[in-house]
Amino acid sequence: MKIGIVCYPTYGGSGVVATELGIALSKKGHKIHFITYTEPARFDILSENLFYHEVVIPNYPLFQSPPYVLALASKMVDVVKYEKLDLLHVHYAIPHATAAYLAKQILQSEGIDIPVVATLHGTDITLVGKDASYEPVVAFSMNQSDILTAVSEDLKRDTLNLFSIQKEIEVVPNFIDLTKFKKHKKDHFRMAICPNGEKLLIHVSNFRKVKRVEDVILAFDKIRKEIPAKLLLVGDGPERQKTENLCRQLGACPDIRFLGKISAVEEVLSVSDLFLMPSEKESFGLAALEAMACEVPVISSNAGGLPELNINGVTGFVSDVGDVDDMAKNALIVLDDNNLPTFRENALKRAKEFDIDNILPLYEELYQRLLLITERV
Ligand code: GMT
Repeated sequence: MKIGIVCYPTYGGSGVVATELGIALSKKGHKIHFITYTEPARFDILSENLFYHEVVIPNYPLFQSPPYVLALASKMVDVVKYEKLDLLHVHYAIPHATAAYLAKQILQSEGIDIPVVATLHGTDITLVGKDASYEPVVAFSMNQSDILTAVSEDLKRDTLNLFSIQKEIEVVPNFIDLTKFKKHKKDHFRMAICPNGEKLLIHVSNFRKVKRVEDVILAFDKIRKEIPAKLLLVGDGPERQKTENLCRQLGACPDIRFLGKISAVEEVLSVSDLFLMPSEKESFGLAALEAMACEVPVISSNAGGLPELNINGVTGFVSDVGDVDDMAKNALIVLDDNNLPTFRENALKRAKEFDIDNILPLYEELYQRLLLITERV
C-alpha cells in the first residue's frame, strides 16, 4: 500500500507513535510518505520505502500567524496525486483531520477519492479540541474521516462525551518496539547515580501542567524519607523551573537529577526501579509503556487510559489524581525487595501485550477494510 502519514514531527507521544508506525509499515514493504513541516524525530531516511514531503508555510506580513492548515492541505493534495497514494492516515485531530477533509474535497472535485483514517491521541480531544475556539471544526472533521481511531477506551468515551460524533470509534492502543525498549545492561550508570544501593525512581515527560510533575517531587520526598532513594527527571518543558523551585524548598535537590531531553531514554529506564506518572489526564501513557518494557513497574494516577495499561496491584499501582500520600505508600510496597522482582516481571509481561507485532496488523487490517469500502482492491 502507499500510505500518507501526517503528524506532529516533534518529540510528542503522537509523533512518536506515527513515526514508529510508518517505519514499521515500511519494513513490511508498504511505501510510507510522511507529510509534515519538519523531518520527524526517529526518521529512518535510508529506507527505500520511506519518503518525506516537507510542508512549506510561506508567510506574509498580513498574516498574524501562518495558515498551516492551508499549506498542509495543499501538500496533501499534491502528494496524493503525484505519488498515487491509496490512503491518508492523520495523527492528532487538530488541524490534521481538518486539513485531510479539505484535501479530500479538493481531490474529489478532480475525480480522485482518497480515504482518510484519523487517530485521536488525547490532548487533541481532552485539552485543546474541546475549547470553544476549535470544537465545531474538530467535531466536523472527525465525522468526515472514513475511519476514526482512539488510543484507549477512555479516550473513546471522552470523545463521545465531549463531541457529537456519529462515527464508530475504533480503539487501537499505543505499541512498543521490544527490540529497542528492553532492559539494557548499564550498571556503571546506576552505580554513578546510586553508589550506596539507593532505589532509583524516574519520571519522563514534556513537563507540561497536565503531567503534574510537582506530584512526582512531593511523592518522592515522602519516599526518600523512608528509604534511601534517588530520582531522575527526564525531559523538559514549561513546568521545569517550578519543579526545581519545589525541590529546593523541600531540600530534596541532593537526591534529584534533572537530565533534560535525552535520546536514549531506554538506557536510563533500564537502570530504574520505579516509574512515576501522576498525570491529570493521560489518554494512554506511552512513556509508562516504555518503562514497563524495560521491566520498570509504574506508580500512576488513575486518570484517562492509565488504568487500562497499569494494572492496579499487578504492574504497579494507580491512585486518585493528586493523592501523593497514596502514591508514596504504594511506591514503598513496590520497592520492597520482596516484591520488586514480581512487579518487574508483571510490568514486562503486560508490555509484551502491546508489542508492535501485535498492534501493527490491527492498523493493516483497518487499512485493508478501508480500501475495500472505497473499492480500491
Ligand atoms: O503526553 C503528551 O503531552 C504528548 C501527547 C501527544 O499528543 O503527543 O501524548 C498523547 O498521545 C500519546 C500517544 O498516543 C499518549 O500515549 C499520551 O498519553 C497522550 N497524552 C495525553 O493524553 C496527555
